[in-house]
Amino acid sequence: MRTQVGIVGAGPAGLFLSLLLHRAGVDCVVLESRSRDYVESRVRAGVLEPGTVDLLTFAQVGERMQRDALTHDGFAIAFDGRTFRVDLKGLGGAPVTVYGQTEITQDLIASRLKIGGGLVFEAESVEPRDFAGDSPHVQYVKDGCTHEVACDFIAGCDGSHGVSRASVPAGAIALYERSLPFGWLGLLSESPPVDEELIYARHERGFALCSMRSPHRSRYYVQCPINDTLEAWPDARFWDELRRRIPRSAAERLVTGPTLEKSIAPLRSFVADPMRFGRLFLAGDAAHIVPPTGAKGLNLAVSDAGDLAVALSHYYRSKDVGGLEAYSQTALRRVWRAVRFSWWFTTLTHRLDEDLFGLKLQLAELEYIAGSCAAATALAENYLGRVSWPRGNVGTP
Ligand code: RFL
Ligand code: PHB
Repeated sequence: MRTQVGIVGAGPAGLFLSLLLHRAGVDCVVLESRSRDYVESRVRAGVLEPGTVDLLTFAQVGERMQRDALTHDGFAIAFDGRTFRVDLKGLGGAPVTVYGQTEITQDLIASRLKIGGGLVFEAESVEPRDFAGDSPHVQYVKDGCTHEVACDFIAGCDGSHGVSRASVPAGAIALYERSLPFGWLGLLSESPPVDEELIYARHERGFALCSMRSPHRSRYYVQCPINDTLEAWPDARFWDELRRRIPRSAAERLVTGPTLEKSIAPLRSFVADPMRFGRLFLAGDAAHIVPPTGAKGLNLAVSDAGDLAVALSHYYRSKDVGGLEAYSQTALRRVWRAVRFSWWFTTLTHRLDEDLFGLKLQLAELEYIAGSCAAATALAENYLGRVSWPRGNVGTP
């Protein structure tokens, strides 16, 4: 089989890239190692930046999102017995959209299947090959038969444990990484959310987050030691721990319900630089991971796919490789901005095993944000992914 772009991975990055390329008249095939059912039921992100909503709408996958998504003008931060609200709309000029990654993935798959492009689930032993030269191809096994997709370019959109980045010769891509010694235990519950907006709670027992997927479905997280197992967290312990960490008024309102999903996610920051080797381009979690606190991972994946689609379609229109040459540098600038914010927001709100001095600094910084319009604006614009540059500022990109 021959195509123009071979895409490895049918997560948000790979699927979204395939739709944008289709709109630009570029042919592509998506190879996914898991089943459609598995990919469509994975519970992950929930908060979309305005730019992500615009991109999804542009790609004509926004119909259900426009109808069912929740719009949040702000969120709350609780610490030390107090709660303050970050007014995203007032300070940053826009709301965020609360819509599950599960739903986005379903919408993207439905669009991809509707337009009829190649999308192969349960592709085993996927191997990107010969991308250092001019004739790359991707090999895979399906139903016991080996297939080969010859292409001009390969897009590695296969997440942090995928095969694409691992296929690049050792040392050709630098890896920058920092891990945290704790994770997030997440629980999706068939019960109404505890509040209309999200609550990020910093508590001496550890961080907690109250989020949601719909007026009837809540998503909660508590910080836990990285080596904890799900067996150690029966539902009753989870609800008990959550109640202790969130503001008392919220704890009193909390309604529990049947658990639909429960999982533990590690927290780490990781960046691959450059996001390209020869004719292989990396996008999304294959190139970078951020702790989920800043709600940036999915947004970065969608933006990478947008940038890569622009560069590839420009190449096919004009045979000019300028956009492809610039892809990594352009994306990494945006990525590092999100890495910085996610790290900062995580270390601001989580229990770190630091000395009392570190704890006091954390509280002082929260107090500063609660009382300073400038500090709260900085938080709002980073959360929204809309950093504004004063006109004429030296170094403006
Ligand atoms: P994905 O979603 O991991 O998709 C990669 C796909 O590649 C497939 N694959 C392979 N296919 C073929 N051959 C191979 N060898 C393959 N190896 C893997 C996989 O099966 C999969 O289908 O990466 P992508 O597309 O880059 O998307 C990234 C996002 O999924 C991720 O960044 C977000 O979920 C992160 N995230 C959040 N991001 C946000 O923007 N807002 C949030 O509110 C938010 N909350 C979260 C999160 C991530 C979390 N976890 C679980 C780490 C909350 C949590 C708890
Ligand atoms: C989620 O709803 O899954 C969620 C919301 C906000 C975050 C991270 C995850 O910062």
